[in-house]
Amino acid sequence: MRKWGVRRPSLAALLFVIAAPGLAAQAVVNRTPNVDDGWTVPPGVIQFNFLHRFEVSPPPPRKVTSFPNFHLATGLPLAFNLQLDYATNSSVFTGIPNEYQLALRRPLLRQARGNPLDVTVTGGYNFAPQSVDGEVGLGRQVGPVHLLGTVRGISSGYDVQRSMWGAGGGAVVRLTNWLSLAGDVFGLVNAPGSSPAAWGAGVQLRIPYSPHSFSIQLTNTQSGSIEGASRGVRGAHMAGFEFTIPITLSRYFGRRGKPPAAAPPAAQAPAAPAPAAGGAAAAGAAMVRIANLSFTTKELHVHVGSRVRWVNQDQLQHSVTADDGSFDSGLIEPGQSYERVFAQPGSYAYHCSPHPFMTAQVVVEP
Ligand SMILES: [Cu+2]
Repeated sequence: MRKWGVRRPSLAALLFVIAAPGLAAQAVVNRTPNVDDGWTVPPGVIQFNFLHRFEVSPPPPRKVTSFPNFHLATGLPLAFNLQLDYATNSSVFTGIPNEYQLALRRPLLRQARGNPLDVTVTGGYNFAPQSVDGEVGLGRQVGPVHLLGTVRGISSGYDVQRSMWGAGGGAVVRLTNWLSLAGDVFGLVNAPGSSPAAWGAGVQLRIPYSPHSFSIQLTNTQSGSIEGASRGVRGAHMAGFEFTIPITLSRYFGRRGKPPAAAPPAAQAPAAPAPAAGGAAAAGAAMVRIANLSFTTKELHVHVGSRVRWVNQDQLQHSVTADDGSFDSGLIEPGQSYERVFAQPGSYAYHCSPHPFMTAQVVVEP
C-alpha cells in the first residue's frame, strides 16, 4: 500500500502529460479480421463482440468444427480500456482449448485530434501459455481507405513458450456508409513450428438503425487474442462472422431523460460572410444535422466563440458526446436539438453514445 501511495502521483502525472486522446468507436467497420484499429469504448459502455469461426472438413465427413470467441471491453478512467478475450476452442496452447486473454489498452494518439496517426498500446496476459503479450497498433484514414499496422510482442507464446515478435498490416476500403471491404496479413518473425502467416479478408457492415456492426470473414486464424490473431493455423480455411454489441449503461440506469443543455434563444451575431477556407462558419451559429444514423457534417470548422447546434432529424435518440468526455448532450429525442458554445480553439472529436460508429468533429479556429 505504502509503495503505491508513493508511486501513484507520479504515474498519474505521467499519464496526464500524454494528452488524453479520443476514444474511437468499437465497430468492425474500420478494422480487419486480424488487425484492429485500436478501438476502445468510453466508460459507461460495455462492449460485447461475438466472433464465430468455423471450418468444414473435406468430404466425406464434412464435419463442421466451431471456434466461438467472446470479446468484452469497458472503459476505465484515464482513457484505459479493460478487455477480456475468451475462446472456447483455441489451438494457441495444445490441451487447453479454453483460451483467456486479459488486456489493458490505451490510445496514445488519435488522428481525429490532429495527430498524423492513431497510435494505441495494448498489453495483456494469455493464461494458457502463461505469456505476456503486447501490441502497438497504428492507423491512418486516407480518404475512403483506413490503413492499419501493428507490431506485436509475445513473451512465452504457444506450445513452444518462447518469446517472439511479428508485424503486419491491413486496409479497410469504405465503399458506402454501410459497407467496407477489409484485408490483412500478419507474420511472426520466428513463428512456432511451421505456422504460416496469418491472413484475413472480410466484408464489414454497419447495421442500419442499430448500434451493431457485422463482419463476414475468411481467415486462417481461430481466435481473436493477440496470439490467436498472429499466426495462421496450417491448412485452416475458416469462415466466420463477428457481431458487435455496445451496451450503453446510461440507457438502462439513470441519466436517460437528462435534458439537453438548453441554450437561450441564439442571439444571432451579425453573420459575417464566411470566406474562410475549409467551410469555416461565421461566428454565430452553425448547424449539424443528425439523420440516417450519421452526423451530416463530419468536420465542422468554426471560429472561437461560435455556437454549434445539433438537430436530431432522425427517428432515433442520439447523443453528441465528446470523445474525451469534455461535453455530452445526453440523449436527444427525435426533433430536438442541442447547442454548445466553443470557447477554446482546438479539435473536438465526438460520437453518439448509443451508436458509437457515428463520429464527427468540430474544429474551432482562433
Ligand atoms: Cu446515435
